[in-house]
Amino acid sequence: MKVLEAKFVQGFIRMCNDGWEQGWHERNGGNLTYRMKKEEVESIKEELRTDGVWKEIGTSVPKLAGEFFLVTGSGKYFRNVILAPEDSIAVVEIDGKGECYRICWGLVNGGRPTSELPSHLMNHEVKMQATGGKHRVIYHAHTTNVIALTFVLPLEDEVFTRELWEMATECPVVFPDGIGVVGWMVPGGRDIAVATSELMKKYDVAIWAHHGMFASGEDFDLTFGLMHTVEKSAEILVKMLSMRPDKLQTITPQNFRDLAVDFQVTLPERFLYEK
Ligand code: 2HA
Ligand code: ZN
Repeated sequence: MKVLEAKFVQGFIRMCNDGWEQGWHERNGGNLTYRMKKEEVESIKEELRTDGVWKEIGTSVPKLAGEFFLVTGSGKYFRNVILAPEDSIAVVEIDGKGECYRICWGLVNGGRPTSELPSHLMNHEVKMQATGGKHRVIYHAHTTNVIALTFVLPLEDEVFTRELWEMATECPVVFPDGIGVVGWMVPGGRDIAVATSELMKKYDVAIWAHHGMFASGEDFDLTFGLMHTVEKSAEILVKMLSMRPDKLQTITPQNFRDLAVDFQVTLPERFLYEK
């Protein structure tokens, strides 16, 4: 099968375009990676090159040895993915040690995988382990309202989780484990990758202060939906704070406990503190 005809590739392209349409991907902002299934690799084998040069990832991901990923390209624009996928995205293979990658398809006009490859791969490694292989998608987006909140809320997991849970009843059901927050760091390198992947052991979402968000999920729908839900909740919080700084009424800790019973989720008590 041709790479561009494969269902997972079409799903990847659609997700890039959905993110663009949300306004989360100005210029070359954001990146998306997908850990391919064995049968998906097999299905497009005829188009995969095996003469690519091995290049260093910039970190070590031994548990991802031999895995194939579909990734957005460094410096590429999400708005162009749907028009020229073979120029904007790539299939990469990880070597036997988890230290190098090579390009097997795509980026036909040159280029490298996303500048955030170290963070993506370290997150993939952590989430693959934590979910018994279920999670396959890591998504980074420059979500406007979440970024705005990182200037006015304390950069604490408990505060972001609780405030965003309160803004929409579905939130504690969609991200019951909560949200992690990383203070401002230089993007693109190993340090921010380590900090983010540490949070991903506990959470499916991590916020990068003054930059954006990372989300992890099983498939494109769940991962996009998670990003969308968190950002929508942040939008409500921004609107609420713009109208008045305090709440007249809200969802209470006891309301959350009741919800947890009916929806069969576990909501850690550390997020249900008294204010
Ligand atoms: O430009 O979003 O974090 C891609 C990015 C870097
Ligand atoms: Zn970014």
